[in-house]
Amino acid sequence: MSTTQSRIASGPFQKTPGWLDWFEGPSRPQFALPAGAVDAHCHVFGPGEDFPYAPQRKYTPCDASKEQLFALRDHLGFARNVIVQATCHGADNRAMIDALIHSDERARGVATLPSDVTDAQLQHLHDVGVRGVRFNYVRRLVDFTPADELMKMAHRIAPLGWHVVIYFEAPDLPELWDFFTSLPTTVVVDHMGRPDVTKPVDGPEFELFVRFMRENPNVWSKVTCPERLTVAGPAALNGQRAPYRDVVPFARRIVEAFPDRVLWGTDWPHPNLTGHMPDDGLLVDFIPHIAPTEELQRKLLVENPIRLYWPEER
Ligand code: 0GY
Repeated sequence: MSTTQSRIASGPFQKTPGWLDWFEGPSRPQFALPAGAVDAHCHVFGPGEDFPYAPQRKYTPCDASKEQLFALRDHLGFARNVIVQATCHGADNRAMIDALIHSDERARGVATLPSDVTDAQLQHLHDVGVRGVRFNYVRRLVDFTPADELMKMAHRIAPLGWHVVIYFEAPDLPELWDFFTSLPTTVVVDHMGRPDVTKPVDGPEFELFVRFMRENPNVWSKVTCPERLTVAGPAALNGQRAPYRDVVPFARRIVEAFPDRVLWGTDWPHPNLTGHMPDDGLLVDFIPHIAPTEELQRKLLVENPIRLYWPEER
């Protein structure tokens, strides 16, 4: 993939100390993605010179441009991207919008919105390809927005056919349950609600997440981010490319129980990782372990994301 641009934060920005750069020169996956596969969770960062990072951000990333994202897409064998607004850009969606506009219609977006967004701005976001709004409940990433403001926002985006993406950590689900279950749209959970994978897959914590999906047919999950959830790490098993094996039972359970409501994405360029930075080729090789049949793979990687982000093609 192209590495012609710097990975260092540009403009007046200094990368947060300890923050790892994204992996240059990822391997080619052994798993061949089905035609039309969508990387349904990835980000662009800056470049800071052109799209300054938000003053209220909790971290400063290294730059990760749209050109670098599209080069990774082609290298791994994806056809399209869903670009999710990252917290380091706050509610300034310009870098994400710029990527959508230059994607040749091969990317759709999820925005973060200020409460005073106008109807005309919402329509503009829709016209450039935004199809969702992200509500973030991860304390280390954002200061919380009051629930009534978010609920108002959800009701404003519903008529556009958008969905709400929610990001939270497993211990917070009981407290957030009532709010989440009263949202009027499709609701997409980032990274399976971040389970603690050292706990049993059929233990009370993950059972609650499964129940959340079972009882609420409008709830979808991204079975993403094994590199964030793992304790075992990316190590191979018996010499095979079988990465992040401690996360496999959790993701596979969700894929098999809710095959029509799951999405997968790389999470490139992997914000806030300090332990290890994944090889994106190896991440793709995680997929057949959580979606073992061709039918599950096609739903996860093609049919479901098309239904949510390019519904006009169905
Ligand atoms: C992710 C995860 C993280 C960060 C963000 O918007 C963000 O800053 O999403 C994280 O630090 O867990 O989905 O990329």
